Amino acid sequence: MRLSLITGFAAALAASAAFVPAVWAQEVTLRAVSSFAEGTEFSKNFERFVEKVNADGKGVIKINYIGGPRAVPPFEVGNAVRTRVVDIANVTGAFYTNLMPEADGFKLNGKPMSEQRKNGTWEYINQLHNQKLNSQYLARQFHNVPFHIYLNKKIDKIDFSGLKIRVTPVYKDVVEALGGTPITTAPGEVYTALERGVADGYGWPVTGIFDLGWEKVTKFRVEPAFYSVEVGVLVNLDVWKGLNDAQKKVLNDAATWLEALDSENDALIASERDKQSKAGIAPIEFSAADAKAFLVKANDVGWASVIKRSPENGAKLRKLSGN
Ligand code: 173
Repeated sequence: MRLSLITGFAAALAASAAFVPAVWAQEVTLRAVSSFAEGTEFSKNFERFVEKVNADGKGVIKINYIGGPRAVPPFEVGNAVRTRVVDIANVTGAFYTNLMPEADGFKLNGKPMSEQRKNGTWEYINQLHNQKLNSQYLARQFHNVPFHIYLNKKIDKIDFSGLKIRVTPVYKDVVEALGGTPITTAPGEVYTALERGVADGYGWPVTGIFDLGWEKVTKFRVEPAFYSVEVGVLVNLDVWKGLNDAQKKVLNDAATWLEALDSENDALIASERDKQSKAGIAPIEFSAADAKAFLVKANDVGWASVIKRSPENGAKLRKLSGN
């Protein structure tokens, strides 16, 4: 079913010229997808980026936004960019760790992108994308948005023993380290897993749980927040190399603009936390010492897992992160 969907999608793309080299046409059109549902928290800034490119790039470059996971399943989006099934995508590294284990380490660097671009981090991550994902790492969003574990059962110490928790690679190691049973699912399956009691909780950023109605099936939010969201904009590398300077400039300028939208996140986080408490989602809080120990453990198990899978690159990413 999944496979036939992707195959059908690829065939549809091939049938209509997906990419016209710049030498043949004034305006190039890129086909875009998002690994998150259309209009939801982690797609919406990318959708603003698409609008900006289409406004600023008139006659030069255009993005045709196909949409979210109905077009390409979330865990397939990285590979779809690599193989040029799509030209450009909004996707978190957590969804393509099968192709790039180092991508699991992006969550461990919460420095502003202005700094990551200055100190060589972006360049290094871009090299990894060039090599392993045949793509250009155009932008990184949400560096200042952390994650939480949400639960439907109350705990009185930071211990997930006996709990089944929905994860992606972002949370898997920390959930295991604290005794929980991780269950990996795409975001689209979270609601049903909670409703049916297949999962007792889930990992997700502090923002966005209202988008898919999860407040109806969520009782608690474990404090403290940890890690940093990473959602990248990837452009297929052959497509990128085929663009002329004017076309690249429109994309790069829009990428800088997109990264700067992170300045909106602090206010957004405050209002989401407020909205969660009004919806009856109660924080579970621990002592300052326990909270600190949890953060140290989360950081340690996160890096250990990346470095185990990719010793050299993982160590380099850790050094660049300062964590
Ligand atoms: O929980 C997830 O699906 C996940 O890994 C993620 C990553 C970035 C933003 C939102 C969710």
